Amino acid sequence: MNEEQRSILLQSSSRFPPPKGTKLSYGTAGFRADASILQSTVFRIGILAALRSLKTGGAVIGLMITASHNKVSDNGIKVADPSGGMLTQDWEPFADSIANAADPESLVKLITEFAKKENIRLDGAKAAVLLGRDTRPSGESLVKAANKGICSVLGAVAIDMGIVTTPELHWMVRARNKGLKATELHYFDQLSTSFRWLIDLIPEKSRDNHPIGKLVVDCSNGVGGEKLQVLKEKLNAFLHLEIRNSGNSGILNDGVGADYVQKEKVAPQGFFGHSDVGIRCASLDGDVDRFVYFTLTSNGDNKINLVDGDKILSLFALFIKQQLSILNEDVGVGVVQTAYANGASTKYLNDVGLKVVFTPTGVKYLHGKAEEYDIGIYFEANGHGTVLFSDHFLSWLDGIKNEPCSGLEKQNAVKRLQAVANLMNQAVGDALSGLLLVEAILQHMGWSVDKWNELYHDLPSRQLKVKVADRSAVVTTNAETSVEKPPGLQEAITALTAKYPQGRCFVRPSGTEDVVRVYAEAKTQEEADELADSDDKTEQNRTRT
Ligand code: G16
Repeated sequence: MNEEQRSILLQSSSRFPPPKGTKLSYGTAGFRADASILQSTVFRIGILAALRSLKTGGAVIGLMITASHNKVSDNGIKVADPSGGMLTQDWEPFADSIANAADPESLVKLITEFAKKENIRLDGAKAAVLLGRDTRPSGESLVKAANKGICSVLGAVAIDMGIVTTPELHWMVRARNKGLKATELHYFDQLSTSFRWLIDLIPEKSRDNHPIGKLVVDCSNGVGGEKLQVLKEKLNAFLHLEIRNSGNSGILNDGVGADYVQKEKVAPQGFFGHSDVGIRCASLDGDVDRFVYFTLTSNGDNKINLVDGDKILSLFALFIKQQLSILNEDVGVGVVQTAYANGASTKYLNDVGLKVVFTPTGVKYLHGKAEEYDIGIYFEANGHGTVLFSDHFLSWLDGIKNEPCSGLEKQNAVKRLQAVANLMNQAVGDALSGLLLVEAILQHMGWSVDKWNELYHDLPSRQLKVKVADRSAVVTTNAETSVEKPPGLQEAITALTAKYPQGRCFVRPSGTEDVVRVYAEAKTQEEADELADSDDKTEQNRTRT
């Protein structure tokens, strides 16, 4: 590192001292904490992003300022690699170490050593980082901090995309690095055009039968409200959308949003028993990378029939399988789930002949696994996921599309698969593209949301958050289904679970909130609740939140 670079880094980092007495760690999807202590972390990750760009020959990197489903006073940072996917896991330890460097001198020392190890020359070569943020009030000043970090690396530039959804930013990074047009306008064009292809390809017989009526979407009082409005205007003739909790009033993620609806299994604020009963509803999360569907039950309260990520995955898998069976070709389809997947969903997927594999929680794990297949479909039960198509498979599809002997039915199946590949975000889970695919498939199948929900019946389950003294004391293995530390905890869970027919239970430290998560499944709801809430699952003091 030359003197000029060293002195810029020393000077700029002295303006962003790290918070005292707090150790930050790169979690499930980057750093998250109370926004008031994040200035220095975001500044430093700005430097990391510029280094990552240099390391990848000047490719564009993405930095998204968001804490997604967390409360509005939190914020965080997600990093997109040149492919549009999450930051390579090899760099997470470096992110951890620079986030916690005590002073400018130690920070610059860490950067110098890392640059040397990674063979990154800090000599003013071009580097570029796209910046985005959600609607949190703290976002603007954190973007400035990130900008300062990026610009502290000689030759690096920051391009501020303003308020965007997380998947939009990941999509832009991927598109730019492929040399494609990558503005917000292009993003919405791609989504709406491919949705319309799918609608145009609906067979005549389903057209008379398609589920009519509106889709009401809870936008979590976040960035989704403004962005879904764009799609609503573009797709007015094909989709009747009603937008609620758009963020004009109401607090982000407070009694609203996909995380709340999926975990609590209740309707979000703004959805009322009698008037909304039976209507097809969906809920987006705070940065629009997750979504779930639901209908209100007829009880006149806020109870819902939840259609979660597992069922979204099943619907997508079924549709894709249907198209592949028309093509009558052996295509490698893989389905990726986590331990949170309801046991009934995995059984259903196995029963329809799909290969299911498991990874730990976090799109960074699921995405990587799904990339191993011709078509990889991944979803977490919380509604985070997408469908990936390999380049090899897409070229094959392109090749057979115009084969004269293939017949109309085959040609249409090819076109549908191509439209799905175009619609579904290939960089990361995207609630907007996912929502459009659900709507297109329901219309194609002529299914109501209830019919979709009947694909299989979920085993009763319960999720809890438990506050413990130190969540890092819980260490898991086997895709988070088993506890390694503290000693004795797994034995206690196993003994408890054995008391419940069809019981299944695991605990894991959250990587986005300061809690340990507990998941339990059993034959009845009462038993699942009891198993999740039994006292001796953690040895530390706990409070249910
Ligand atoms: C992030 C990750 C998801 C993960 C979720 C919860 O979502 O991208 O893959 O399921 O956190 O993680 P944890 O249980 O470790 O807190 P988001 O939408 O919050 O960015």
